[in-house]
Amino acid sequence: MKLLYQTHSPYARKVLVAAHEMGIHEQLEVIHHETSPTLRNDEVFALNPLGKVPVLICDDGFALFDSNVICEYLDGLQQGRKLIPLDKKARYRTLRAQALAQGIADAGIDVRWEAERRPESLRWPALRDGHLQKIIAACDVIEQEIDTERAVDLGDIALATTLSWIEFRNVYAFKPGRPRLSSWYERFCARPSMLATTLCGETRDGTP
Ligand SMILES: N[C@@H](CCC(=O)N[C@@H](CS)C(=O)NCC(=O)O)C(=O)O
Repeated sequence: MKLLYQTHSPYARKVLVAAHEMGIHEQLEVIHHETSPTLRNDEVFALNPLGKVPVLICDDGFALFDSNVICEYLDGLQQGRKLIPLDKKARYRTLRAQALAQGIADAGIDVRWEAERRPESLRWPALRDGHLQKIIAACDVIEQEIDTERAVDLGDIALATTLSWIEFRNVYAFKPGRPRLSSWYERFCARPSMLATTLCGETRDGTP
């Protein structure tokens, strides 16, 4: 299988960390791509009409996106303990946690557009702050809810990869005032799956 990847994408990293946690990462050929709504990547568009990574090209040539779908697909392939539990209650807790993490990443990208990616004259501080409020509220809920004893699931992977991106891009300092989340995060970042997939690189947008 081939994974179209970006070294600074929280979503792409989520897939790769999940593959490491499943022990199937060696089945993936990771191919780096840069893509942005303002810098079209035709190879990505040919496989995903949304122009986004990650994309997984399955062994039969079928192209899967987005990261949630790819993770579910890989979890279905693997023989070990499932990262998306089969038990209904646990399953929806995991999927909800993943949705919250995805929402933080989405809002973080929106913050970056308003804070640095958009030409300065087109930035709207109130929109940046509105997206930031979502990140703050989500982190507050996670501080209350996080279960530090449970076995690792896809919700944890989504959260850790999102927060490490939030930290990497200096979007928001989520640690102050959130001791439970901070210590969980530090422990998760020491996992081999995280150490093998560190974020790097700059976003490339076209020139206005
Ligand atoms: N919901 C998608 C989001 C993917 C996404 O936004 N990827 C970014 C990289 S971080 C991208 O490819 N952006 C290019 C674009 O928006 O055109 C997923 O979970 O895979």
